[in-house]
Amino acid sequence: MITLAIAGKPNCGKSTFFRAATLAHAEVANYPFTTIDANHGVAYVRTACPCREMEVPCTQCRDGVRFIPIGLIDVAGLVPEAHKGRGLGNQFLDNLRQANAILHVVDASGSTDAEGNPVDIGSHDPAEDIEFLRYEMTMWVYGILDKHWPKLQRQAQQRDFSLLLAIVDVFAGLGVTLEDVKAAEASIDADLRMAGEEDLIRFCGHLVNHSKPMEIVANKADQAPPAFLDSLKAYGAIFASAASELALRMAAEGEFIRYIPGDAHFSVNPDAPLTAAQRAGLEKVAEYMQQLGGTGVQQAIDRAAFDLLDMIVVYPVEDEHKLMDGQGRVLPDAFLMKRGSTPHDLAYQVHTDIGEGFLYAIDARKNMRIKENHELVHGDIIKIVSVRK
Ligand SMILES: Nc1nc2c(ncn2[C@@H]2O[C@H](COP(=O)(O)OP(=O)(O)O)[C@@H](O)[C@H]2O)c(=O)[nH]1
Ligand SMILES: [Mg+2]
Repeated sequence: MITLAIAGKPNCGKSTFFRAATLAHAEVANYPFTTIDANHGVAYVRTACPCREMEVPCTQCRDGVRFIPIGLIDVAGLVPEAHKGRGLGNQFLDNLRQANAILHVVDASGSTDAEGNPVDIGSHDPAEDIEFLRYEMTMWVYGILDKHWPKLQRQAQQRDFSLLLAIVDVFAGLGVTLEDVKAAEASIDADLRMAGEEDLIRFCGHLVNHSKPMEIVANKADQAPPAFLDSLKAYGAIFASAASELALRMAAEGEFIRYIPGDAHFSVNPDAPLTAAQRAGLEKVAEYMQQLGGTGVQQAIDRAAFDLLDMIVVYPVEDEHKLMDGQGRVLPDAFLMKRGSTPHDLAYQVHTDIGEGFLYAIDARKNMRIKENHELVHGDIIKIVSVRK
């Protein structure tokens, strides 16, 4: 399962985003509401279920909208100089180990200063907060590399010793791969063996970029000055209102409204016993959503999975005609897989035994046999034929 970490300075809305994204009522997803602990939960990526176009009776989605679970971590608030152990710096950095990508939440309303203390709306430029997280992560990684550097260099002078592999080893716990290290080395345009402090810091910056891709979430967009939103947009930020999403999911849970996370609209149930204040609150949310096409929370998660991490969704089935599993469930599973994955990879994801006994696969849409090295595409429905069950 992929995991996203929600990071940022205090009071930008991380916990609100986390609560909203992990609040999935039974109607929305066929998974029990799962909290692993206070800061680890299950959120969902939204995609169009293929049942509609395939015209099969599916019970795994709602109105053709399919949700696939991912892990979400609400990371402790980070303050400048965290890499020196300020604030909850080390706890923060430890949380990042487990994440495939980072949602960097910034307060687009400018109502928190650089340290996360509340200030008047519009008085702190959120663009200033974007670089700091990257910097803290870079310096943290550098701190670790620097500690190991003399030993690594000594070892690198021996023959047949790969400095790059040794670096992978140092950061194994962070999920850094040899590919990440190679890409980072290529980016600095300097021989790592001869690198000085400045080069090493640059190297660490690239290492962070490659191993922990980051998306900027411009939160509190509901009360953000337009100028701030404009400048955040230049950083590719996605606008969001976590507070609005939380209100909608709670209202939907109470059956006051009809809303599927990620929808651009919601509708109020005619007989919902809402107070005038609640109605007014929902109207404000509706206005904001109309401007931005939704609250942005689901969109931020989807973008992280599909764009940042380049995943696709694939549906394994046992019966390629009825699109069912052995128990007669239609389109029972939806797997997030890295783009470029093959039927053989899918077989392994279903079960190690199935992967080991893999013979061939059938593309259920085309009713065609496909090879084990065929590249799967988003929305594929695949039957695996394996000597093992
Ligand atoms: N207007 C507005 N306020 C928000 C939004 N998200 C969070 N807040 C408020 O910002 C404050 C800090 O939120 P919290 O989630 O605890 O921030 P954290 O410290 O980053 O976890 C709370 O008062 C929230 O209600 C939002 O999208 N819009
Ligand atoms: Mg919090």
